[in-house]
Amino acid sequence: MTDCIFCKIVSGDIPAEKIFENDHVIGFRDLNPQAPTHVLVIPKKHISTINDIKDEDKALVGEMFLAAQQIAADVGLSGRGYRTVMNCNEEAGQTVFHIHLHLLGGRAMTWPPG
Ligand code: DGP
Repeated sequence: MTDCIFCKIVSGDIPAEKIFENDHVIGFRDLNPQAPTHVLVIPKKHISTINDIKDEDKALVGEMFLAAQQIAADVGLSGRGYRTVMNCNEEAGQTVFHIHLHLLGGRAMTWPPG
């Protein structure tokens, strides 16, 4: 998608502080962090929202969580704990329409979320 910010991060046209990459997903630090660690894990393939995930994307979505697990281990959050969040559409607060898993940690989280 030529007009998608996260596709431009995948292609390298927009810089990002990348901390994880494999053939299918990347992880990079959020521009507007909401916790000491705030990383976004995205598929290289453009998928706009959770509603657009297809049966053929099952393994890809699993890879997003495995990447989050690896990043959490790398930054020392596995034992302390961390939160993963994926917002879908406007009422959930989705602002970038290329699916992304927020990985948040490094502080105590509250529940329910706002
Ligand atoms: P969401 O509200 O769930 O769609 O989250 C989008 C997140 O993406 C938000 O926390 C800010 C982040 N973000 C938006 N544009 C950029 C960017 O160009 N670079 C980086 N690193 N993060 C971005």
